[in-house]
Amino acid sequence: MARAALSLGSNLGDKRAVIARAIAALEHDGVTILARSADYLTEPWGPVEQDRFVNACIVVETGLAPAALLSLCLRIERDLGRVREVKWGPRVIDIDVLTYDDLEIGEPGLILPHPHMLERLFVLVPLAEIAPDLTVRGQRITEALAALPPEEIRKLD
Ligand code: PH2
Ligand code: MG
Ligand code: MG
Repeated sequence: MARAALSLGSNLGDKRAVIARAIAALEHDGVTILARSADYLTEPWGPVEQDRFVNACIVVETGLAPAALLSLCLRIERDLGRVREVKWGPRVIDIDVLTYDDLEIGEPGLILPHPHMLERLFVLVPLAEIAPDLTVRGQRITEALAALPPEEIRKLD
């Protein structure tokens, strides 16, 4: 069994409900949820002007290989109505594999650890809540978080 960290994000439709459905779908399909962060309301990062996101992270245990785990995430995104249009644009649901044990992979479409995870507050804040001791490329999640400029991010009840 491997341990993986995943991030989820939504900024279209009923954002929190979609994230909950995505987590339920993962659990249903051979993935055990070990920890789930709160939902966070986050400012949109990136070049596209768009609505605020709800973001969350989970830590899972799975017998799926990394590529199979990624395929499952992409299938659940599709099942929940994601249509790929604008890069970095609005989305019903985004499920990214952040880490998979200590594995380092650099294939097109599957780079692990996720190449930008240490630069994104909307990933690090929920992740630090459930996996503060996780180390990525020699850096603790909490250290990476402390190095980022502060930004508006709100934990939801
Ligand atoms: N995802 C993006 C682009 N910008 N901003 C926030 N706050 N949260 C996201 O999940 C997000 C984003 C593309 O993956
Ligand atoms: Mg994605
Ligand atoms: Mg993403």
